[in-house]
This record gives sequence, structure tokens and C-alpha cells, in this order.
Amino acid sequence: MDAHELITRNAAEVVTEEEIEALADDPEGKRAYVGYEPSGVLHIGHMLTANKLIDLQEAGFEVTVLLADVHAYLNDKGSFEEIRHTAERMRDQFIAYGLDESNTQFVLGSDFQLDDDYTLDLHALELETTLARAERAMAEITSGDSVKVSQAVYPLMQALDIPYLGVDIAVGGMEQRKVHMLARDVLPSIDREPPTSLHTPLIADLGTGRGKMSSSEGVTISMEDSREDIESKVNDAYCPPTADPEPTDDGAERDNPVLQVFEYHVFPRFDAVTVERPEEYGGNLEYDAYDDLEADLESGELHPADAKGALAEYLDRLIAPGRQQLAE
Ligand code: IYR
Repeated sequence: MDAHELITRNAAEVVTEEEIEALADDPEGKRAYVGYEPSGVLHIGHMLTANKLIDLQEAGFEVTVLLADVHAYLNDKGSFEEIRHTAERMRDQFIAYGLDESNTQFVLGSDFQLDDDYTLDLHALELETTLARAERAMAEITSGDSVKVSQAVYPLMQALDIPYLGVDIAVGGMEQRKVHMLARDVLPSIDREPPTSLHTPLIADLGTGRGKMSSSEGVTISMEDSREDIESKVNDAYCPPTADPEPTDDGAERDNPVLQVFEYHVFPRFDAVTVERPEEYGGNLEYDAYDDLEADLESGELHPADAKGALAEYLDRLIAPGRQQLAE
């Protein structure tokens, strides 16, 4: 796979295509980053952007992981002390998950976001941005009825992180796109380049195929899950024999989360996937590309129950090193 394919595979969106192409032409020494609010434990949402960081590392990029302690604080995630402690645990879990330690730089937000220059630039951005715009940028990151001033500061800081970290690409899930668009608009006002960004797709809730899988609601997979937890969650997952299920009766869009997890989590990390089946049901199936697995599920050659069995097995392999690390 060439650098451009590695960088863009499984991305929902890149902004802009031309900028990504220029980076793919000469990736050595370029830097990409993702920021994460430190939270209890690594879950499948973190793992999706981490997969993209691993792709970028393979393409020759260097990687920064921002453990966004100040952002978590602004988003009401606990005391500063608690958040810092969580950040340290998360770092170890990312390494256990498979980020290449030798070229991953971990940075705490508070290492640079409290400096004088950063603060003054932040105030300059505050002057350039309406409250309504900041609020819109945050709509998919926070929920809550009353918007606090902290939530207006949050996206401006996220925008400012990009030049302060000196990165060439900002990576995030699709829920981060409005913040990155805000960054493209406002950073030039303080003489900074509009940043290039890359967004990973949102995966539907495992249990229902609706909405997006989230750590706070519905069914998700985390590094704390035992093999039995994974098996039971995957077993109960929504998995119709199609990649494109009908909307629900009340009109809500649905996806097939089992296929999505194969596509975005399993195939990027394993060269081939074996679905084990007893001889009487046709014996094992081998896939070296996601599309073939999807086609077999749609044709009926692969039964959802067998697909789920394989998914639980591969998810367990991805999670086991982090689980072990958490137990230490
Ligand atoms: N908004 C992210 C956290 C975050 C991301 C980046 I990229 C930053 O520069 C700072 C914070 C979240 O929702 O987790």
C-alpha cells in the first residue's frame, strides 16, 4: 500500500484532498496528531483514531498524542488531579494497543496551553469568533442543556493546539469536523496556516446499529472488557445480513456495526481474517480483504453468528495487551 492509500484508507473525509496529496508525496518527518480528553479507559472510539495514527506511522509520519487534560477539565470531566492521573494510564494503554513508542510523542495539554503566548493567542481568537459559532462547533462533542463559557473556549483552544504542536495533520472522528472547520476559518486571522484534517467515520451502536457508538450510552467495547464481556456484547450485536440496513420504523438510520468493526478495526490490523466453522457447515473461511467478508455476509455464505464469533476473537486479540497492562 502506498503512502496516500495508507493515509486515506477508511477515512470518512479529508480536508483538503490536495493538501493530503502533497503530504503523501513526501511524508517523511511530517507530523500528525489526535487529541483525547483523558477518560477512564481506552474504548473502541479511541482505538479507531489510533488505527489511523498507526497507518500514518506506517506511511512515515511522526505522531503526537495530545492528552487534553485542560480540555477535559473545560468539559467538566472531573478535578484536574483526577484527569492528570487518568492521562498517565491512557498513555500506557495506547502503547499496549500498538502505537509505535519510538515515534509517538505524548503531550499533556497543560504542558503548553497555560503559557503566556498561547493564552494571548487564545484571547485573539476569542475576539474573532462569535459565541454561536463556537457553540455550533461543540454540538457533537458535548451534550447538556446550558452551554457554559468553558465550552466556547474549548474549540478555540483545540484550534490553537494545531499550530502550537506544529503538526501537519489534525486527525479526529467526524464529531470533531466542525472544530477543525472553525480552525481553518479563524487561524489565518492570527497569521497561522489553515490546518489539514482527516476524519474517521462514526461507528454505530453495537446493540442497535443506530446513532454512534459512545462510551457513555449503549453498548461499546473497552480495554477493560474480558473475553467473556466481548463475546457476550458481540453476540448480542445488531447484525442483519447486509451492510446497508433499512432505517427503523421511526425513520432512524441504521448501520451494521459488526461489519463496521470488521472494516475499521479488524482488517486494518490483521493481514487476514479466519472465520472458524465446523466442517459440517463448510469449514473455515479465510478473508484477506473486508469487501469479500461483506459480500459473503450479504450472499448468505457467511452466517451472522459465525461472523460474530470471528469478530469477538479478533477484538479480543486487539484488546488483550491493553487489558493485561491495566491489570498490572
Ligand atoms: N475534542 C476532543 C479532544 C481534543 C482533541 C484535539 I485534536 C485537541 O487539540 C484538543 C482536544 C474530544 O472530543 O475528545
